[in-house]
Amino acid sequence: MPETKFASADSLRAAFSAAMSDMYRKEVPAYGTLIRLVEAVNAETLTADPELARRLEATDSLDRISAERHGAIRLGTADELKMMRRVFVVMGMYPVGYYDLSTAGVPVHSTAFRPVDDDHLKRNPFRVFTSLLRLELIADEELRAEAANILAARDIFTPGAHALVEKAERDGGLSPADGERFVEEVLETFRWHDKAVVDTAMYDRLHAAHRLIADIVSFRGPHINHLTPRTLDIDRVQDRMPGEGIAPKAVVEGPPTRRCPILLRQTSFKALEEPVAFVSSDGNWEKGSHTARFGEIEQRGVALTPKGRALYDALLTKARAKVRPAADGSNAGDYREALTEAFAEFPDDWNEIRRAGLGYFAYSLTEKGQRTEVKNGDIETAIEAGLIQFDPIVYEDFLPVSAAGIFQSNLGDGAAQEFVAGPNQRMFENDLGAAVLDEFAHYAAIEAASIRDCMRAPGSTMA
Ligand code: OOG
Ligand code: NI
Repeated sequence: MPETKFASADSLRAAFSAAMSDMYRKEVPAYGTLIRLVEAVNAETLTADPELARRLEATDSLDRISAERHGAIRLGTADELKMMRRVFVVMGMYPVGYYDLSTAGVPVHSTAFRPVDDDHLKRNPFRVFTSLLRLELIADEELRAEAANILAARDIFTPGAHALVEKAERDGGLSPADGERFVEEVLETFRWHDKAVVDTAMYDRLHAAHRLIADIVSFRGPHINHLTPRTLDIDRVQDRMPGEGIAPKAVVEGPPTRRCPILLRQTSFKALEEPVAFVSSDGNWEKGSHTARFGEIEQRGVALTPKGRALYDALLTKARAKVRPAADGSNAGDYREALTEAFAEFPDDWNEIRRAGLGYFAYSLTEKGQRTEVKNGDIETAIEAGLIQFDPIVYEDFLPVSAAGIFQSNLGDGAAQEFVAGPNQRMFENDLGAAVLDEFAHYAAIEAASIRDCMRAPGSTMA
């Protein structure tokens, strides 16, 4: 079959993310409220800042500005993770980055499946933060074995999803009709199940080991636990959530509000307690509840170099040593202040950030640069002469401390625990069946390619 007959991976990803959004809005009405708030704030921000509107029009599609940027799931076994990777590949999503959450008291490690290249991100940016349970971190050996047995008994993918992934791999793609079926079948894996596969006693034991373990092991599949649209003003959405009847988490994760945004800022409304039914020996279902699902928002800034990231990490640590944000929000103002104070050390000017080697930038010839024959200059001279311009490269990945904050505030207060295990990327990649892409190397390559393009431009003799 000629390749043109296949649905593109980008179109499958776009259809998948739209289907997920629909499903989640129906399943979690509060999420629909959040989306409407985000749309309103984005519209207000654009009206108030026509320059921003113009810039976004040039680089993004304004009509999709509030569309989901990411979602998250938590998997139970290596086999699930391996199969999930194959599913995502069909939609042009590849594992980028390794995040160890165990040091932050969450017994998982994670990657993000995402489109890698800029043009694919532009066509549809949807990514899925995907965590794998680290059963070896359950101290109780008996419980660990029981949990492993429960997980071994389930297949989180439909037979149709298996068949279509195999077909896509065999043929090198899916026809548009198969693509449609593929999205429908795969959606099933992300659906909420209000009937658990365990009884109350088992749920309680899993829950006592860690709430997250109960969430992962007790159900038929890894329900999508949140979706995350992009906001143009995260502080304003955070402030306005209570007025819409949704309870925000205590603080916005990540860097403070700045003129030059760096990395990623995120916040969410707190996970909802939802009715579920547990298996019961008399054949009836036993009523109970489970808390897992929430809605999140994100605002992204420039990708930082290892040097910039080290500075970010140090300043964040400094702020958090001073004020540790309490889950009930009682010291949220103090935390914001400590954060702002600590980050005064991080330059807040694009050129300073660039010259200090803290962030990644894409270089291009200005109009003048395209007209002028650039001779004997270096990049800095050409920038000063107005021949070359630079734009921040947007950070498309995640932050472990922020992710831990998102996990924690949605696991209920006081759920923090210590685990004596460090990162184990080797084991994760083994379970995944592939290596994850190194995010720093990726951003560095984008920057280097942009510099090469400038130097190769006609008339340029820059070095
Ligand atoms: C994932 C939490 C991490 C983010 O945006 O950092 C995350 C989860 O709760 O499963 O989604
Ligand atoms: Ni998230």
